[in-house]
Amino acid sequence: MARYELVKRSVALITLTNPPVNALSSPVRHAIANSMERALSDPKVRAVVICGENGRFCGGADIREFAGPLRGPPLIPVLEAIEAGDKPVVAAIEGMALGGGFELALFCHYRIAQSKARLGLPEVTLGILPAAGGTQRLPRLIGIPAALEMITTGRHISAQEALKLGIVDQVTDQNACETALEFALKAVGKPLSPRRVSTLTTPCPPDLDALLEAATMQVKKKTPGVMAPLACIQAVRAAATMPYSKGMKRESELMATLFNSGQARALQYCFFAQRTAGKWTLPSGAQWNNSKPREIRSAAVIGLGTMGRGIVVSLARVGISVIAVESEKKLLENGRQMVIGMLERDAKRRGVSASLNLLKFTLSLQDLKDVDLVIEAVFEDMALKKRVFQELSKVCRPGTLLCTNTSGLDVDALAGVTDRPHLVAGMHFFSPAHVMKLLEVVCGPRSSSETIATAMSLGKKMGKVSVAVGNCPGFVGNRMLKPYLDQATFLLEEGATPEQIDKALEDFGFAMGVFRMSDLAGLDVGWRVRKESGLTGPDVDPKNPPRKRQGRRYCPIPDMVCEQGRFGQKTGRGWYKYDKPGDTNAKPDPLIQNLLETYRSRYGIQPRNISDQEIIERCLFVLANEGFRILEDGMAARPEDIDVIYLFGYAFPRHRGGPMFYASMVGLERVLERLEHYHQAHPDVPHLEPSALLKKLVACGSPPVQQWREHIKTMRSHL
Ligand code: 3H9
Repeated sequence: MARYELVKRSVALITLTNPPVNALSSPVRHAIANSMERALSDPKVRAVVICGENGRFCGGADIREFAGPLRGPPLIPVLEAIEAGDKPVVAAIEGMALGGGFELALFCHYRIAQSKARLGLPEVTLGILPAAGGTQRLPRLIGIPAALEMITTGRHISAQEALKLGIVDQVTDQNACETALEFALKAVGKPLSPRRVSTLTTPCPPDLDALLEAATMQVKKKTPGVMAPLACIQAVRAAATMPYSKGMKRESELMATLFNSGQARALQYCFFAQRTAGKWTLPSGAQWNNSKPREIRSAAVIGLGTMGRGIVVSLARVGISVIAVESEKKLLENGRQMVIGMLERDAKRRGVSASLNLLKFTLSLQDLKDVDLVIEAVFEDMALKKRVFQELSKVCRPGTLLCTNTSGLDVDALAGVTDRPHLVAGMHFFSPAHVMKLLEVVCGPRSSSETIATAMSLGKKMGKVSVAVGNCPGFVGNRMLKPYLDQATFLLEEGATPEQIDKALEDFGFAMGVFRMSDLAGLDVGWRVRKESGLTGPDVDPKNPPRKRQGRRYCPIPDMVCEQGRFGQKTGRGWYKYDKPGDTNAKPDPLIQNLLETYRSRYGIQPRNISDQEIIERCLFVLANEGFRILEDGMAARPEDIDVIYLFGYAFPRHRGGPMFYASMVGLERVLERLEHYHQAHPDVPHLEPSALLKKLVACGSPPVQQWREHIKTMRSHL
């Protein structure tokens, strides 16, 4: 777990050897303690260098150990022995020094960083704080404002920034370990006291209170209800106002309040869920680690609407040449200008030059004959998409992969009109596609493992969090969204207001409630889909009861809102009113109040007081219930995949872990009981009927979310 060598006859080189990120697991802490003891007691050793194997210094504490009781030596005494020693210790930072890894470096007397290394204290993103002295040592080294920013955001910084801030002593383009060995020899004999960060006085700004207050306001605004950033601020205050030893005590007290919190569990679950989600499997046995993706050098995007433009930008900025296709000259020209503008702004922000030379714009599908992959992003209309796929099948060379950016149509039906169904898959981007991190890769029953491997790997290359899902209406994300939106409108019928529902969801942690979000997205899209599927509009049988469709409860209020030309922010009116079209400041609208009151009295609905708890339960338990059905149907491989989809595609609050994790935290038994209760009250809402999988899990004693997969195994898989 750590290799000990004597090099240059007088330097002890301690190499952490715990792949893949040299996390500070119990055996590693043990090995560091033993190695330091050996180095300090060996008279031949005059200096020590600590580095990590495989070009990675250290990724911090072993997060997997957080779930169990502490085993092995605690980290802080191990690190204190490094600082207290009478021989200079140099950290040779290659790759990354994060969390406890960064703290380890802060206990060393000197730090040398390779120029590509990244450093940071990301603990806050895991719901905890840097509790191996990070909150007390970093402010002493670089001052309160810079330390506060790094600790409360968890931002990783470059080696160059670390040098500028005074965190590292030298940055090298060479091997950091070699440089550190030379450096260590030169440090021998120099006084160590000024190099011990614990002895430094924190430079305290005169406006400390105002600074901390401003930071508090900022984190409350950015991450309302999240505990860890606030605890970080309190710990940094201790660094400014208390002696080191007392500050360390305060840090440890604050850590104790966070460590076992539900938020920390949720955020750590998210960390692993995000990494698990990339590990896809198909029923054939093909999976992420036995299927080879194709290399994609050239791609085409068909349709330059909002989605198509974002997809072109996502491809071009990772160096893939793109042919963008539109059906009319005017649309093509408009799309070209938008894409170029987006790429130029994006490049400016990232400080690189825009890759405009990779782009080609055309009106002709014939130009696509040699591309490696096509992503169709035309209007959401099956007949149109089928025509495009038939055409592509004729035009593209036989090996070209054909993908569709549909948000819910049948991918296999599209595959069926081509000459290569095995090379067809869905790539469902989220709007705006160059910003949103989620990509649902839709595996049709005929999609080959190579096709899925390629779509997943292309997603990763574009910086997306890619999740493989099965081919069912709405796939995973949008399939779950429908019952959630339905509950919100049913609650309106029963007496709630859009403001009340939004506030309950925002207090829960969503950045925007469902109605504010719908206003932002545009209400006309859903209205068109409902009209096309015969739920509203002239196709509805006049004998049909207005609040029922196919025997199920239906709420026509969203249709009524659209009939008034209220399409959301873009028209300046939606569920809320805005000062002008395009404005974002949502204000309650008395006209909507009126509409709701008239509606209720027309249908004889007596409005009742609805509690926030009912809003949360009905909206979120129904969301999870559909998630259970998706798992039952084999359309998602695991609950983690569903949670990742909701975290990255629908802004589910990360400190709640995602809908499935949230359900497990509430307790499956309680979720089942509440769903049964609400279903009894609303028997015409089938989505409220508890799913078979939920019942099965409760019958098995409500195992933790990580074990659900074993219970799902016996069910049918489309993945
Ligand atoms: C801490 O340090 C607390 C202390 O302040 C105080 C203690 C008293 N532990 O991300 P990747 C796994 S809290 C365990 O795909 P990359 C990861 O799950 C910690 N496992 O690679 C994955 O496993 P698998 C503060 C870890 O190259 C594999 O390594 N540190 C840890 O894209 C590869 O990971 C952090 O928050 C860990 N610490 O990115 C840093 N880190 O192959 C967390 C990774 O089975 N880590 N794994 O799926 C990261 O941000 C990224 O992993 C890193 C590498 C940037 C290091």
